[in-house]
Amino acid sequence: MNNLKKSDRSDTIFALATPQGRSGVAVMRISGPDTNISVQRLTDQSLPKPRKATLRKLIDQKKSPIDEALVVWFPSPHSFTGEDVAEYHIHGSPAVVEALSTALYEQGLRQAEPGEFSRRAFQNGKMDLTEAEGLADLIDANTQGQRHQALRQMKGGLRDQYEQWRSDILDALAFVEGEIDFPDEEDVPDALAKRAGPGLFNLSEKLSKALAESGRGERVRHGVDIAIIGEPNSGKSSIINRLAGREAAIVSDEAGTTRDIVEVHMELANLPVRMSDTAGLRDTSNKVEAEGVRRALLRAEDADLRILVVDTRSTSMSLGTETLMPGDFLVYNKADLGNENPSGEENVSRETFLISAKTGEGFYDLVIGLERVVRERFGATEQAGLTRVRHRDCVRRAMQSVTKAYQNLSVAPELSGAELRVALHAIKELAGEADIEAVLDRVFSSFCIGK
Ligand SMILES: Nc1nc2c(ncn2[C@@H]2O[C@H](COP(=O)(O)OP(=O)(O)OP(=O)(O)O)[C@@H](O)[C@H]2O)c(=O)[nH]1
Ligand SMILES: [Mg+2]
Repeated sequence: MNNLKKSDRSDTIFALATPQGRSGVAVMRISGPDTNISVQRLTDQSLPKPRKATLRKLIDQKKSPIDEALVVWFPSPHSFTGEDVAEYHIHGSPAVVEALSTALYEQGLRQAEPGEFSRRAFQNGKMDLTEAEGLADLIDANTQGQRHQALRQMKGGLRDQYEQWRSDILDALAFVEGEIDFPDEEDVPDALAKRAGPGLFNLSEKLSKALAESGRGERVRHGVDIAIIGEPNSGKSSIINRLAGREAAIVSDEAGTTRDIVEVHMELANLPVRMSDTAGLRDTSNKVEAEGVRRALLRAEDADLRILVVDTRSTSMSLGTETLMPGDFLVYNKADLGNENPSGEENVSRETFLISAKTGEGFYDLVIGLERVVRERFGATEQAGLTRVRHRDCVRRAMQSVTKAYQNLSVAPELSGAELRVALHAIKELAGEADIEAVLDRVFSSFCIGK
């Protein structure tokens, strides 16, 4: 759909930069070589002063008025796309927007594809691919944590990192290729390993650290997945309802009430969280319920954190205990019904809580505990990290090649050199410098129109 060829960049595009619908003000943005003529024709005047908001009447081809608008003219290269750009701040009614769009069509401009403005900015060197992705994430940010992370990436946080990696690779390459071209003596490989080895070793450590922490960045972007599991009637649905502050799931004293997964979206420690209430775990001959149990276990397996709910009065080991991982939560519910000291599963690696979904007892601690875990395990770090599968893929390939280059230093320096070039290419892909039209299409087509 979004197959922009390079030649398409010669035309002039327009799109609404604000959402569709009625609003006080709407902003129409245009970019491209005909922007200049378009502005002069629409305003029937010479161009306003660059970057100064100027009130102008807008008219169509037949000179009938469209609206009064603030016009801002950004001559190339000092604009978002690097091309000539203009913005019309018009009254935000669908009729005004339509009249202006029609006038722009009649001038021979065309509607921008999703992400086309950003793609032009990228192609004109206004930002690298990771900064463009940061911009897209900033527009999509729902929580403050997402905003911080996106802003950091948009400001070049990730670029700073990969520039350092690139310079480390280039340093090593200089050694390796220097030695291959001008072999001194017999002990070339040893000398090489001595000189380039430590740098490459450090670099591979840095890359693997970035990969290890990439989960955080992706969690901030997509949210943290928490699954509530446990036997029927333990109170899972009552708990999710209290956490959500609404009746999201049906509660009843009939065992096996919840069958489908009920998802509640919330925010914990500035991160988006998807909390899932699931079917009670038990052996059952009911086909529908059995399917619910299957889905519950799948969801638990995929989740970042599991909350196992156990009726505080129960004396046997709860089903679902085997799905718990270190650091998961064990929650004894129905504290109001007595048994203040549940015997349960003695396991130090699980956080244990005693609550009552009926009275609300213990919920404060539970929420604080959840927030702490989300922040510590999944929250953003101060460093800009890898936030997408695409980033991780490039860095993983770079790391593999750097590691191979390191291993080959003293055995086969030519191979080291070749591997370092592969690593360099992976970094170029990360930056969006390699010729990767397909990747660009994918990244930019996920932008909204007008960006
Ligand atoms: N006294 C008391 N009753 C509770 C508490 N939490 C839940 N209940 C009751 O226990 C019964 C089951 O609650 P649910 O929230 O539907 O339990 P569930 O784990 O979702 O059950 P399934 O969906 O069948 O797996 C209902 O009658 C609730 O009112 C609690 O803390 N104290
Ligand atoms: Mg339920």
